[in-house]
Amino acid sequence: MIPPDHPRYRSLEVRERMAWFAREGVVSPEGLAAHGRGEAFDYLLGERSTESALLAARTAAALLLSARHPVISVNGNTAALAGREIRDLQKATRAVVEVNLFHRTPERLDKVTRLLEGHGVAVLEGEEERLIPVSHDRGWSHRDGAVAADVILVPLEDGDRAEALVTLGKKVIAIDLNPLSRTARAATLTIVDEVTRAIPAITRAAGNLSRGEGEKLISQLNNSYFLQAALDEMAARLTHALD
Ligand code: PTJ
Repeated sequence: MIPPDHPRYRSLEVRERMAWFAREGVVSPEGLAAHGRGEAFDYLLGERSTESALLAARTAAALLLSARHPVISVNGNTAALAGREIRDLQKATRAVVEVNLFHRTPERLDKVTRLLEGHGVAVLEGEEERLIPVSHDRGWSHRDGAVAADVILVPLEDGDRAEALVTLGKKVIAIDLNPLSRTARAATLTIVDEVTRAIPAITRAAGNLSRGEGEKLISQLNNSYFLQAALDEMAARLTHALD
């Protein structure tokens, strides 16, 4: 039990929740390591959404709203951290939600799906095939899932599938706290922010974006700018950490 007056309460409470979801089999053991890596980068960002991340989230809203077939791809970590947030984003964008796991077992697919449904998310179910050209289990997709998307949101994605999705001609929106990851660099647009802050930021933007502003954001999209801005934020915090 974490005392609420602990200075690191929020971070420790989330960590405890992730450990619980790992024991329940929703989060993979590897997912806990991935979470720790994310925590470290979030520390460097100051555990807040930067201006550039908010602009990236606004651009993500524009891409999702302009899509013919938007898809949100959800893994174990994302479901454990942000089930309700995914429900709200699905409502705001009418996106298809598909569960896609790196450490894929029928049991985990079922657990992650039920968890999301418990939060009110409509999850794509039915037959899947190996439709995405990667050599691991992230290659599975429903015919109406990732393979059919023109715009796809991939929180905490691995680099191989991000690259494959871009090669298939999809606009790939990554949420990744590590601006140096292969995913962050391969994506069409990367939101360098923590997933529980980034998803509500996209939902809020989707609620107040005009068509004109959306078109302008999409035409100006430059992922290198967003990655460099995040690196600059981190570098500045490191430089002045002991001031
Ligand atoms: O549930 P599964 O089986 O699909 O597995 C999910 C994980 C996350 C284990 C799997 O996709 C994986 O191994 O991912 P990677 O390649 O470790 O990439 C995860 C990226 O997400 C890393 O760059 C982390 O820094 C970043 N990350 C971790 N936690 C967060 C995060 N980004 C945003 N918000 C977070 N909370």
